[in-house]
Amino acid sequence: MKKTAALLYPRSTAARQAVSLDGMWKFRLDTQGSGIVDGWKDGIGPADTIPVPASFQDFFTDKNSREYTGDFWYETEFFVPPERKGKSVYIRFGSVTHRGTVFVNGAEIARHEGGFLPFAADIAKRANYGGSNRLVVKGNNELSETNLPVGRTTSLPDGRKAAKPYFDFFNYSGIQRPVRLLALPKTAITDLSLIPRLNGDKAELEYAVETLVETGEEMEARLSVLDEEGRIVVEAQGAKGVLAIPNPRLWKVRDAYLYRVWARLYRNGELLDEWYEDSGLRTVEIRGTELLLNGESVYLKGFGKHEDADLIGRGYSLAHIKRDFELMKWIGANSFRTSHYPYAEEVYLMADREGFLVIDEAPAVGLFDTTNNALDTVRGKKKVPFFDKETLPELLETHLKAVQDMIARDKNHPSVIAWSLFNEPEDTSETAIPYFKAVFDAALDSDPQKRPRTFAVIMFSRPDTSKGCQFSDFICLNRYYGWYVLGGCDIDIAEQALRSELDGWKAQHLNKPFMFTEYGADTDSGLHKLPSVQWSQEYQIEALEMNHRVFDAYDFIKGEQVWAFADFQTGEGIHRLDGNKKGIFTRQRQPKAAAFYLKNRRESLPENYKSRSNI
Ligand code: CKX
Repeated sequence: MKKTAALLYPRSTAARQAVSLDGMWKFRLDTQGSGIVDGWKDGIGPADTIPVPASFQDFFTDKNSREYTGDFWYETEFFVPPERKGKSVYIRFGSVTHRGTVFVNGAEIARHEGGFLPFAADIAKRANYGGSNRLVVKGNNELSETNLPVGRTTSLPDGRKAAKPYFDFFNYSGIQRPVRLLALPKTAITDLSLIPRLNGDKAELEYAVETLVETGEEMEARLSVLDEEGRIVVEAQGAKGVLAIPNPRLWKVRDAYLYRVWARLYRNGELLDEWYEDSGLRTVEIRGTELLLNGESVYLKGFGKHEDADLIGRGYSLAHIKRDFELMKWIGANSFRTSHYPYAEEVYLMADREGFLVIDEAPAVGLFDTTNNALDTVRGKKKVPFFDKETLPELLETHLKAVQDMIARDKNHPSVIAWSLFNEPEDTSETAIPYFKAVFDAALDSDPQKRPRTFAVIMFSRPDTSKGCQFSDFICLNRYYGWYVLGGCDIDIAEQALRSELDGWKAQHLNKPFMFTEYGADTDSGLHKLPSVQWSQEYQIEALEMNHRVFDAYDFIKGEQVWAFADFQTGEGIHRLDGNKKGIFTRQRQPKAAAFYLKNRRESLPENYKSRSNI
């Protein structure tokens, strides 16, 4: 996406104002698909009201609203103060899922594809200064094989559309993240890139400030780095440079230290723009089978998560963000993966503050033709390997953009230690290779810090069949031995099968760290059984114990992230009891019995578990 000052995280400073537009908005499902023809851009007519931000699905009491697929419309009014005239004025959306078109006072001013990243609409030419303005947003939640996440949209006999996700989470949608009105200077900072470097006990911060400057303007960029007490530790002039940080305090796992980095833009001594990032001094590197943070080996203990909660669906909720971090601290976790899409920006800010390690995942889930759409194969429809599809070039374009935009948004967070570029793709055909290469190259090119890249490998991709693993800097395995494979009373055989698969990976001599980014068992928080059966609380503990016994026996396994942090909503079906129940916590964020077992294990494993002394 083109860089604009409005895409930077919205912060009010001496030069910028960010005002929340969140609240109760008007809302209308476009069940007849007539919104455009009927001129809803000028006002959506008789409508419901609904909270923004939130997913719309779980407020209503009828199934048609919950399952609705197609266009949906939001409307609100906002005031633009007269003194904003002559400035850049934008409306910034944290996300509109999966796509949105924005109208201000009847004029279309922006379109955006992709439901998990921010975008901004320039309203300067359309705004009514000193008066009220009408903001209308047309959202759409249809799925396709050329958009992310992947799925398809079918037509029901009565003409309604139905979303068919190729992924295992509910197709929540709407204006799910905060909306803000921004007033920005015309001559503005459009980007700041930070690269920390360590050398012995010395630390450097390389920086680059990008600006939007009107032709012929003489500008000066300055940078100030402040410690947590607000004292200036170093200052610099110029748009680029490398700064030595005196007496550096490093950003460490669960022991974060954040420096505030102010970028400022001046003309003849007059301040035109200022903006800051809270940044940490840390390095991330893969060496052999080690993941090194600041040169020290680290073992990932954590979860795959979802943004998912009662009533608000995938809607932004600071309360849930706070509770989730408290639970992760309580249980002794140090990391999580943003399965299966980039999360709200505030999640990363909290991870930066709390010293959590984040594997940041692109919304590239569902690139598989036999799991969630398996019935088509059974019904005899022709099965084409996913990466042989004719639609691939278009999907690749969407995918590259999603990766580039995710990295542009998240590149300065010290908490982000790696990019996950796919979840569980069907990577066993030769045709996957050029696609993977393009996506992995794009991630490397986009990231000033050159973080490690990976993807989560589905259980059908094996040591001798995965074509994607050659591109990963470290290997992430999603494995369900003891659940989908050899579950219940076959768990002893499952253990042997898991060991034998790991022996297979060992024999490949990849010399890379491996992590388990998914393992676990669905568990009903009300079910106890002796001896255990699948779905019981006792069985969840047994399945975890079995996996851990195996992980402990292989020194190249350098991390374990249970699936999942909390129970979450999925579509209905015979495999799901009102959602996926593999949570260690319930959807209401209370512990299942396994949480106490896991806390014990996690607290007993040092952060550098399995570190090799020869590093
Ligand atoms: N992995 C067969 C992706 C997650 C799902 C998880 C599950 C799968 C398993 C792959 O999004 O929720 O079925 O629990």
